[in-house]
Amino acid sequence: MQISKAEFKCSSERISQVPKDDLRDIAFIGRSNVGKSSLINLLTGRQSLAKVSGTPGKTRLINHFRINDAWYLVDLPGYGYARTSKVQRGEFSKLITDYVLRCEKLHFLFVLVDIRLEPQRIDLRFIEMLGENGVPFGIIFTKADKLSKTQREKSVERFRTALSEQWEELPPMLVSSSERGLGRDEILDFIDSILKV
Ligand SMILES: Nc1nc2c(ncn2[C@@H]2O[C@H](COP(=O)(O)OP(=O)(O)OP(=O)(O)O)[C@@H](O)[C@H]2O)c(=O)[nH]1
Ligand SMILES: [Mg+2]
Repeated sequence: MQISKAEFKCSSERISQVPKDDLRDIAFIGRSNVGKSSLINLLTGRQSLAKVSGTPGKTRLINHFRINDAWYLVDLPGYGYARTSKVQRGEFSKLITDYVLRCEKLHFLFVLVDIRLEPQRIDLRFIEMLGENGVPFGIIFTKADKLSKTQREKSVERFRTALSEQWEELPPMLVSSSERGLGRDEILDFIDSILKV
């Protein structure tokens, strides 16, 4: 798939504010600082469409970017960063759980995972929640530029092993680097295929 048009549509602090049209959402979630906003910029080919920062907790709202006037790429706030909200009770904010579990626009969710890290409990718990609620999702490993090819393969395998303790059927997994432009075509082709479903 080619992205010929990408425009910021809106930021929402509640799911009642997300666009009311019937275009479907392809959303990105993961721990704060994992590289969600950077990946959105890579996919759209627009350097600063989504705000990127070395300080975790940069994205605090649900951001909709309208793609080719046909669907939305959605940048979500990260989880696992204690200072995101003072009133936040559970492990995942209400904004995140409301969107992921209740928003009918959501067509597919990519959970982003830093390829350098051992499987993190918070990611495994988030994935468990998706599985229990039947949310369609895949995994994208980020920051692949930080590892060699062999180390990347090991890391993906380690994650597969961790998931196979919970799941019989494993989700699709892709590898990316926003720094090097790696994985862009594979991810866009994958999105193309799920939008046809
Ligand atoms: N080396 C490398 N750094 C990356 C990559 N992707 C993102 N980063 C860096 O990681 C930091 C966080 O990137 P963001 O895209 O803002 O991460 P985020 O997941 O949107 O973060 P929050 O909005 O705070 O949850 C920035 O300093 C990016 O430059 C990558 O593929 N490789
Ligand atoms: Mg962000």
